[in-house]
Amino acid sequence: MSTAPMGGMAGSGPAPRELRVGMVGYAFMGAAHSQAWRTVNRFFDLPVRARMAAICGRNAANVAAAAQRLGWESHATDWRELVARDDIDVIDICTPGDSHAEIATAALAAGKHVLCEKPLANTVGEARAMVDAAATARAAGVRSMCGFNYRRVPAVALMRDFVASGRLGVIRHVRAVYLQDWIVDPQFPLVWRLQKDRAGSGALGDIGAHIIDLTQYVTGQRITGVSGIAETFVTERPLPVSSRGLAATTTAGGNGGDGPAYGPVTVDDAALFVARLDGGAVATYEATRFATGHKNGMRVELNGSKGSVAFDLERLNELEYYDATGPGAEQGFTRILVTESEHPYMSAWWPPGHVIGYEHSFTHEVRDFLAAIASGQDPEPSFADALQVQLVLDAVARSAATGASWTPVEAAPVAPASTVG
Ligand code: SOE
Repeated sequence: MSTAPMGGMAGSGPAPRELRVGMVGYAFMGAAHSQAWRTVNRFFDLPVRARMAAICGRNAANVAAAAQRLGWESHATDWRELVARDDIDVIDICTPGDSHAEIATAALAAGKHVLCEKPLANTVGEARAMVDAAATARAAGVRSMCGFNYRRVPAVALMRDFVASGRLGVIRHVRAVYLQDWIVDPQFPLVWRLQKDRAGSGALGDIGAHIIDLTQYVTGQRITGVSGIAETFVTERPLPVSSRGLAATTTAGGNGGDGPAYGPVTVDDAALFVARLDGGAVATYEATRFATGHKNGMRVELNGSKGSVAFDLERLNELEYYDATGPGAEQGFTRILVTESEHPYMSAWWPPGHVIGYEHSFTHEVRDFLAAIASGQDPEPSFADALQVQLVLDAVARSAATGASWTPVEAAPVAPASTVG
């Protein structure tokens, strides 16, 4: 049923060769990737074995603690040290977007395979430079991949199979939202994700990138044009305690009091856009961090001429399927529990019904990355695939900034208030 790789308990066959990994970054993504490196060879039978050789972070005490906690053999405070080491084969980039291009191009030039978190970069220019570096390195057998991990959720891989097999017919609608609410509180501090120079954009690039990549992946179609709007609801926030030289704009109360200093939010809190895809589908996208009540609510629905599928990340073991070709009296959305051994990746884990989680998508991601390196293939999504996402992000940002297609609605005259008491 699926083209995605299957599992198989580790331990069979000849001893695998070793790939020594150096990871840069140890926060949320560093922890998620560490979980993946720790588990991949214990659950997937691969001809290569990942060795967690080194982790890198700017703060010496924190990265030493992270190495201990996350299971890395050594630690460093300068990523250049990892890139220079002859006993490192892979560089895994889990840092904010402002360092992706510099680290990835240096690592590729040094002959290291590179896995880089999404979005690929903070600008199209940086992304193009990374694609060029990846192409040069590829000629020497050096592989690179961008970490759009949700492609590796089994239900998403099944969604792609449904489309590729023709089960849905002609895809007419793509409907994608990614809803979070972690910064609804205006007192949430000005973390790096809220600073353009660090993150490149806000909800658009952070979570909008996921639904752009995922919808292109499952439909096999590419976005050819967009029209969007963006909004920043809270324009100033308290500087984080660890703020490094962030320019404070005001202090609490704005009267020079001794409250916390505030700084400007320089990214979008929400971005919404419509799009056309090159296979004829029309699409709507919404990425926001102000959807009060939604924690990690990514939902993608495809409507085709023969049926529909819908995926909800907060119910990631399930796929909703509507078969429009069945007898009319029996038609309805069914819930497929995507935990059978024939479902993508699931044979490596538990018996049917024993569900998996968010972190498994990262194990599947590094599994596919290692398998591609071992077989001399180019892993997907490539840096070129990720550049396509970056180009869409840039187009949405430009559309939102210019309001090019924005058409004001004339205000209808307000009826006089009724005099009836
Ligand atoms: C944002 O909160 C975030 O951590 C993204 O950066 C991740 O890519 C996403 O998987 C979860 O949400």
